[in-house]
Amino acid sequence: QCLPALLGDSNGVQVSDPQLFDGQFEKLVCELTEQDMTDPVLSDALNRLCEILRYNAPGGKRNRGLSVIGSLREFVPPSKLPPEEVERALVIGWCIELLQAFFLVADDIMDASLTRRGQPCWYKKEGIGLDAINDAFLLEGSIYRLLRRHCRGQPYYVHLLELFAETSFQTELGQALDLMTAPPHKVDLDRFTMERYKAIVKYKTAFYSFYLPVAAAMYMAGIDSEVEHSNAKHILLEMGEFFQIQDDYLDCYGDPALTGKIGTDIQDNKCSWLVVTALGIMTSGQRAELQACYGQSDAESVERVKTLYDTLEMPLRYHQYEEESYLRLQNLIQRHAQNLPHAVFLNFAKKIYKRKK
Ligand code: GPP
Ligand code: MG
Ligand code: MG
Ligand code: MG
Repeated sequence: QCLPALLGDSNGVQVSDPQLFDGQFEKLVCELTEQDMTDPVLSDALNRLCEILRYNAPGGKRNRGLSVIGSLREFVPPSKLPPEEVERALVIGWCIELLQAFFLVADDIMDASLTRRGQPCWYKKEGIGLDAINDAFLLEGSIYRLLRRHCRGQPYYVHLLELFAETSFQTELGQALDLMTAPPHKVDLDRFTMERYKAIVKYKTAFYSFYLPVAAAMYMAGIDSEVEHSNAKHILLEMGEFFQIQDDYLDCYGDPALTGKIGTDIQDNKCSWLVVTALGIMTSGQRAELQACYGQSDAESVERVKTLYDTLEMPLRYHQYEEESYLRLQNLIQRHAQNLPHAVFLNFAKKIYKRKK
């Protein structure tokens, strides 16, 4: 059954947004690899694109992708939301998941990670290796082909293009800061300040994970005023900062069976929330110990860092921080959401607080 028929709900069966979203994926793969490009000399490359898309785009929590339609439903009443517009919101959601897939394929190479979403990182697969760099570019290029095909005629098309381009650039700047603050084998604990940390996570995570999906829905709903975007951004960047702090906590304390990934932050000399926070409370003896074992790839050094974190009660401190952050966010929503529906932010918050994956 095609999507418009499902959306039309002709036989009274309620189809949820996540079901519609998942159901749309294969159709988009098909558009990208068969319908758009028909030159027979490209068939090998297009088969590879198909494989790249299927391995790297699904399988996540899809919080980002689903929050486009989720937010749009808060901005626009059902009577003003025709099935075609719902379908476009789902496509834009997939574009965000593709952006994420593009970043993750590249990030896993840069971070020398081993697993992602419970399977080997794409570059770790037999026969892939650094060709994965080009595969990441293909994932990025796919975004703009889908936007063009589905949204070209819409009044918000240019807004979306600028939003995706600007957000990508911000994320790449954030990734640059992340990498520069973590040079391999040059452990300089003075680099790890809270100020630097906040700059890294705002740019590498918060814009694309939180502002992007809500901003896309706002443009679809015709909300394009500077003030309203700035209000939404204020709240969403704060949520994004918290989300990356969780990611850093889970890198060390998460269960790989749930997160689907094995942590590498200690080995990679990363400016993680754990190291920044621990540095603020440790003795000079503990600092010397950290200096000796941070950023080393051997299992014993990693274990010594973890023991130090345990001694400093980092899990307890993290959970205290999580509570505080939740309250601060509720407050921020009351003060900054103004005439934007609070549910847009509350729905997002519900999905991320206390998460284990
Ligand atoms: C998360 O960092 C940030 C990204 C995945 C953005 C990458 C940006 C690029 C331009 C490539 P992380 O390394 O902590 O994520 P994870 O823990 O999932 O590897
Ligand atoms: Mg990284
Ligand atoms: Mg990483
Ligand atoms: Mg991480």
